[in-house]
Formats: sequence, C-alpha cells, structure tokens
Amino acid sequence: MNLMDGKKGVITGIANSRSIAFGIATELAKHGAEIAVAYNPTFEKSLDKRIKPLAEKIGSTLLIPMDGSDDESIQQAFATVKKEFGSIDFLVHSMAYAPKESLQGNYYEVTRKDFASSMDISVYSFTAMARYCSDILNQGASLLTLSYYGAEKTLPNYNMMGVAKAALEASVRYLADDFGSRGIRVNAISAGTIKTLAASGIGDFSYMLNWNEKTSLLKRTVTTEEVGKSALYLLSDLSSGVTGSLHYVDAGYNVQGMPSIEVQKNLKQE
Ligand code: 0WE
Repeated sequence: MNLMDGKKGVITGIANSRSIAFGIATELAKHGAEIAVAYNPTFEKSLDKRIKPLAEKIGSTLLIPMDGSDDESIQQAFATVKKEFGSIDFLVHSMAYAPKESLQGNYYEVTRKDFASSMDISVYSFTAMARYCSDILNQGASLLTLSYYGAEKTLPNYNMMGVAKAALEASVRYLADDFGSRGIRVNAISAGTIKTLAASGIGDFSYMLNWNEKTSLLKRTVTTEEVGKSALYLLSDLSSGVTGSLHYVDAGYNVQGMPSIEVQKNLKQE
C-alpha cells in the first residue's frame, strides 16, 4: 500500500524542474498521489514548453492557473479543483516574491509598497489558499508551506523575505490552530539553501551555497528530492500527530552555534 494512495491534492510553485515544488510533487506522485498543478499565470508562456511536460512526469492532467496575489484567481482555481476532484487531502504552498530592491542593501530602506506586495504574495497567499480550499478539505488533510532560516536569524540580503518568512511561520501556527478541530494539519519545511529559479540572479548566492557546504553538520547542501521526502512524511499519515511545526531539511545547519574549527583554519589559509 502506497503512502499517498487515494489522496488527491494541489501543488503550487512549480516553475521548472529545479523547483522545490517539483521535488515534492515527484515524491508524492511516486507514492500514489493524484496531483493538480496550480501554475502562476505569469508563466503562461512557458506552460506548453515547461510546465506541461513536468505535469506529465508526475502523471498530472489537471493544470490550473492560480495567481497567489489575486483572491478571485485562487477562488476560481479551487472551484475547478472541486469540480474535478470533489475534495482534497493536501495542499503545497511553494511561492514567494519580494521586489529585487528589497533583497539588497539596508532592510530599513524597503518601501511601504514593496513591503506590502512581498507580504501579500509570500505570506497572505497561503492564508488565502487555506481560506478558499477550506470547504473542500477532507478530514485528516495536510497543508504545507516552505520557509527558510532567514525567518529566524539575519542572513546577508535576505532582508524583506526574512520578515515575510517570519510572518509565514506564524501563519502556520494560527492556521494549525484554526483547522486542528477538523483533524486538518498545517506545517512548514525550512529548507536549506538550494539553487532554484527563485535564487538565480541573486548576487553572492554561490557564496551562500559554498558556506552551507562547508559549515552544515552534514557538510553538504540539500536537494529538492530530500525536501520532497520530508514533505511526503508531512503530507501523509506518517505524521498524523504533527501540526503547527517547522521541520528543518537543512543538513543540520540551524542547530549550530559556531562552524567547525577546520572551516576557520581553511578560511585563514585562503
Ligand atoms: O526564499 C527564497 C527566495 C525568495 C525570493 C527570491 C527572489 C529573487 C528575485 C523572493 N523574491 C525574489 N525576487 C526577485 O526579484 N530563498 C530562500 C532563496 C534565496 O533568496 C535570497 C537568498 C536566498 C538563499 C535573496 C537574498 C539573499 C539570499
């Protein structure tokens, strides 16, 4: 018996094959899940070329446009899901956006407009999705979002996204409270640094990857497949007693107070 047999759900945030959402979708499909792919209509142009082949790989025939910053679009998307699936057992929220200027320089120079739009797309979108899929969630359903260590500690340039992820993690706890009485669970994965489309074009990103390789407890970065395997746990019955939690898939980076002496010796030599 497969872990996800008979379970149906929606995955957002697949932009290409390197997306964390695609790593999660692949793992869920492997274990028998039936998946609706909710794609960002901004990527409409790459729908046929990029997204459809990926949907095919995970055996999904249901592709639905969903703009995370637009209530009507989210509502419409879940209406389609209701028509096709009836009800759902899981939801994966894997989207974030902050304007480029808010991910560099001083955090305090962020504009009110950029702050609002970042919180809207990166935080409210998850709450809005929970809101509009509430009536089609089965008892025992599981909701999942993606966070990052920058929510808890400052990291170079993560700035506005750090503040947004902190709010997203707080949302997880309040949503878990809301849905708990229905046996519906809400959790987040704090993924380590991974080279995805969302990370491309960020200056110094390769330094961050390198730092994680050198200093994480496992002395390497993590893969989208590894995030997928942990997502499988959180979205399946294996984690039936887990809700409101932040689950780290970061090669142990977050537990460390100081990197190993070896790292410092090597840095001295360079
Ligand atoms: O959460 C993220 C990425 C989120 C993100 C990335 C971008 C880049 C392009 C949100 N909005 C934008 N807007 C853009 O214009 N990560 C965990 C990856 C990431 O993003 C960073 C990082 C890391 C790591 C941004 C600055 C510094 C480090």
